[in-house]
Order: sequence, then structure tokens, then C-alpha cells
Amino acid sequence: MIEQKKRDNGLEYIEVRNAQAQAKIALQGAHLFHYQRENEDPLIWLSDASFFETGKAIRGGIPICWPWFGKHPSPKMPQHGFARTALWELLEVEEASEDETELTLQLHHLPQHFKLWPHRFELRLHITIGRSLTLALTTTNCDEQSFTITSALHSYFAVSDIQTISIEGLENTPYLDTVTNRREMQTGRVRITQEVDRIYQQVQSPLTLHDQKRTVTIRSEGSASVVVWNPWIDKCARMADMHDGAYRTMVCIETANALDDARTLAPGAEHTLTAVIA
Ligand code: TA6
Repeated sequence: MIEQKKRDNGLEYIEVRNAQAQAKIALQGAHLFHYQRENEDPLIWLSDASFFETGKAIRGGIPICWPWFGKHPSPKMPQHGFARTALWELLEVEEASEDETELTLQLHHLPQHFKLWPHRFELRLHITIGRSLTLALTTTNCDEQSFTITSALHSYFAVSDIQTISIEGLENTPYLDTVTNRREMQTGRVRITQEVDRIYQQVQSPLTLHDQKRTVTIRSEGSASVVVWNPWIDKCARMADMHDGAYRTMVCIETANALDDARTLAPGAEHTLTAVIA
């Protein structure tokens, strides 16, 4: 089943249901904000205080950070780029089988983007919804000049209790701790007992999120960097779109092209950043 729906304030989204899972994707940002497998609790976390307003990023789901990740050198520019608040177009929907649904959404360069980022581009997101969830973000350089992007599939995962989870697969991997602004080396699994905001580099292997209720694997393609984020108590309390205790039920594990993993595309070239969540 695929339905085009609108929230009370007019924000349009697509609802997908098949034998294996259900999902919701807002046209703003091509933002998947719900994914739940049959007979399971939601796997992707969504703040119950999220705004669903035009021009404001939904808090949770899998925001698309593009064409830059993080803060822009100019404070007037939106953090994490403009793709996640732009209105995308639904190009194609295919119910490949009763177990799998595929969607393709597209963002084409528009005049209003040029003042933010003066390049001609085409951006496509291909989402496969089934027992596993796949997002593939393809950037095409439609310009005569090369351009460089940083980006992330900024995935929010629902967890039973942040203090009991661990993330396997980043052992002995270097990272930038953006809380302390120091470069560190990961020893053992990642555990969260404070604010964590780390950009791991030279990431090779698939990751495994160990939660009390389940184990989730995240396999990336076209990416050698991963961001792990939890705002913890104080930062969460300062966020208008997160209730105070919400940090306890979420962790971000983001498949990225960040820092040294930025990607430069020659005219006509394309790059795909993929996350497979199973
Ligand atoms: O991915 C981690 C991060 O860059 C954090 O620094 C925090 O800002 C988070 O993204 C959320 O950013 P947002 O702009 O969605 O509030």
C-alpha cells in the first residue's frame, strides 16, 4: 500500500505499508521519519516534540545532510545544508513485491539554491523498504566545474536505554571528538555515558548497534566516515523539539562523507552514499 497524505498543517508525506514493514517519508527533505518492521517497535526514532513545519527539519528519522555536513563557515547558512528542508519531488514508486517497496525522490537545483550553493546538481534518494531499510543518496554534478560535498544520512535509532547500548565496529578507529575538539582513537565498543558527538574516519566495516531488545546492523557504501551523536542531558534540555528525557531513547549513527571523507565530483560525475539498515 502506498498513500500520499498530508498532516493537518499541510506537510505532505508518503505512507508505505507492505508485508514486512511500514514507513513514512515527508516530501520536505525526502525525510523518512518512520520505519517499523512487522511485529516490532519502531526502529527509527522520532521526537514526539518534533516540528512538522515547512522549512524546519523534522527531529528524528533520517535527515539528509547535503551539500555540507555540520556547521557552514558562514553563520548565516543553515547547519547540515539545505536538502533536508527543501521540497523534493516523488519520481517513482514501485511495489517490487509484497515484501518490498522502492521509492525514488529527486531534488533538482533551483534558483533559490544558487545563493546557498552556486552549482548545478541533481540529487536523488532511492529508498527500499522491507525487512531491511536501504537509503542511497546519489549526487550528480550537472555543472561545468567540479564541486566538493560533505553529507550524511543522519539516522536516528530508537533504543531501549542509551546507557545500556553499545556500538561494535569502530574499535581502533580514529575520530574527531567535536565536544572537546580533540582527535582520539576508539578503544573497544562505543558506549554512551555523556554527550557524544564524534566523527569517525577510515571506517571500513559494517557497524552493529547492540540494544537490549535487538541488534541492528548498519552497512555503508560510498562512505568512510560515521558520526555518532547523543545530546545527553543538558543539550537535550536546550532543544525545543526534544523532551528532556528523550536523549535516553535515541542514538544517531550516521553514514557520512564528512571531514577528510569529503567527495569531489568532476562535471558529469556522480557519487552515491548508501546505508543498509538490517
Ligand atoms: O550529527 C551530529 C550533529 O552535527 C550534532 O552536532 C547536532 O548538532 C546534530 O547533528 C543535530 O543537528 P541539527 O541541526 O539537526 O539540530
